[in-house]
Amino acid sequence: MTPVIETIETILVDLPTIRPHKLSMTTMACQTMVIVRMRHSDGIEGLGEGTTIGGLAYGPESPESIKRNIDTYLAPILVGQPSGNVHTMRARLNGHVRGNNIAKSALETALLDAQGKRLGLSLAELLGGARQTHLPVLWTLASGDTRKDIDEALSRLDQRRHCDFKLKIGSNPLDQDVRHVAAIKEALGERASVRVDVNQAWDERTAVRGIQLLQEAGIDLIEQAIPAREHAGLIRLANRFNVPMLADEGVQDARDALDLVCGGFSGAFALKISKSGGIYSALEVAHVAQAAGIGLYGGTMLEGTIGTAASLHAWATLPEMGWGTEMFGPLLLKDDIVVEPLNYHEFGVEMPMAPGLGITLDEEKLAHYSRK
Ligand code: MUC
Ligand code: MG
Repeated sequence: MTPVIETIETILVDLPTIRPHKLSMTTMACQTMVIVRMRHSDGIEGLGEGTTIGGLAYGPESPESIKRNIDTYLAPILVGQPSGNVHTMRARLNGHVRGNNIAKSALETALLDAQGKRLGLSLAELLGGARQTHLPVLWTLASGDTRKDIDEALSRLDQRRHCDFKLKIGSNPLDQDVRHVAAIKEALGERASVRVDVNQAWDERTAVRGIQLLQEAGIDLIEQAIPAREHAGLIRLANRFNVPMLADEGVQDARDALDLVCGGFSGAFALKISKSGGIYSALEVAHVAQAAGIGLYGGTMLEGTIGTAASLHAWATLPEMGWGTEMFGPLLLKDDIVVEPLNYHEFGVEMPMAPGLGITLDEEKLAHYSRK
């Protein structure tokens, strides 16, 4: 008999960060993730994670809305349905629910995890196979203090943990941000690639001034300098400067990717399973990028280990990503809710190999960090 989806449980988990993480729109001291436990009639449990940044500061879904919307609207669409056909379940969700991409991504991950466990295949194998299992991982410097950021970068270089660094800017006056970035680049020199993420904080005029100065300071990549919807502006910036632009919030799905490509964008796309609504939609963005000669970058919504593992399985199926990945979410958290944490070494991370995501929950830790 075909197994069916029996229950879908959502759990809010609050994990403190190792230090304040300062972005243009919020400063995080804690990360909240929505963990999905999807139980099937053959006894298999699929895990998923829906995570965003700073409550509602980053985007239209909050952890609480993700949980409530899954419980009230999305789970009832799936419960009782056959377990094994992920595409049919995605179509059901997309047919009944607009938006809510992070919630959809968490459910899709849980379906894929269950299917992988059922068939004895890792998620990457389920997607056709991994082309690489050790992926490069960047670190984000966002303590808000230049000296602390330099020390943090130097120690991570010495540990061979990370050699690419992304600086979060946009919350301070432009000249202050540029001084901060230039000081870090100067301290790290050729030992590291230094990039910035403005998280939409500038208007186009400010961006033109800022990018000129950052280019002169030797910065390698400029992420989402202007608001997400300003595709035409991002294309103008890409054509104006030698330093490449990375589209993040502005490239949510394949439609955005196509608009940017057709408009003449060059540079790179940040892929994120959360913003796209799951692995398959994120891979669609990657495929548009590949067809257009646009670079690939494996992005994070600062997920914990479950969401990070899901992304790793997806990125592993792609050819080497030109700009690497930022799958460091678990390293920003003081603790974990899984039995075996991800293995970070040699400037990267190993994709877990066991069936499904390859992740087992630590029930005690999960209970400890679950919101009461
Ligand atoms: C983003 O916009 O890229 C990724 C790393 C980080 O610190 O924040 C995120 C989100
Ligand atoms: Mg970004």
